[in-house]
Amino acid sequence: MRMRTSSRVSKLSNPLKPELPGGIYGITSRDFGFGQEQSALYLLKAGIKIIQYREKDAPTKKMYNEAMRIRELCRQYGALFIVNDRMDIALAVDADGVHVGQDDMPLELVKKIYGDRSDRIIGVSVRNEQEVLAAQALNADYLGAGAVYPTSTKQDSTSIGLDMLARIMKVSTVPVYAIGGIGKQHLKELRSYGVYGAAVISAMLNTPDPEKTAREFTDVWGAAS
Ligand code: TZP
Ligand code: MG
Repeated sequence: MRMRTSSRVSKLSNPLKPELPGGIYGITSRDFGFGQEQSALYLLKAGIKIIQYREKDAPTKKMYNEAMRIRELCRQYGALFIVNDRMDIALAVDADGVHVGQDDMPLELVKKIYGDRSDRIIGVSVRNEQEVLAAQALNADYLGAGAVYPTSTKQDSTSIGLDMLARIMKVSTVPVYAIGGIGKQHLKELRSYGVYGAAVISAMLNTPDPEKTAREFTDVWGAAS
């Protein structure tokens, strides 16, 4: 196993940008018997300081309303609020940033649309070194690497495995959050690869007590340093 600390990770280049919270990155879902807003609330109450609103299939008006409410909750709890995929929603609710995958809006366009809003955070999903280098060349603020482990949450995703994660870590110069199939039992291992954080959906939300489970994740992450 590769041993590496995150000391090589450079500070965000733009001092206007808020500092990215390391550790557990919470992603909302409506797949587990409660709504998007409630999922965000569980994660925030557990102390998670970066939340992504992820909604793949809802009317835009509903997304806007949900994102607005979650943005307010994030402000209340002092957490950063990122919108997945939907630049329009991110702008409409004045989110702290947006996260785009390789098939979403290209990073060049995200930057163009943000224009002089250089205080906004842009995250990019990556699966290999080439995608890391391309995202970094355009000054992505952080990377989401994965799926590291097998997951059924993202249907079109095959896992890249720990060897590819190690290769990604070798070329990355910005914070990397591992994502995909992550359970509590993986956090220590992931930290040993030097990741900045771990983004988790089902293992925190698809449980009888998501707030308690999410808190356990943050505790285990903290203890695994
Ligand atoms: N991107 C890569 S894997 C994944 C996303 C959004 C799903 C992560 O969900 P889970 O339930 O934590 O595996
Ligand atoms: Mg996407």
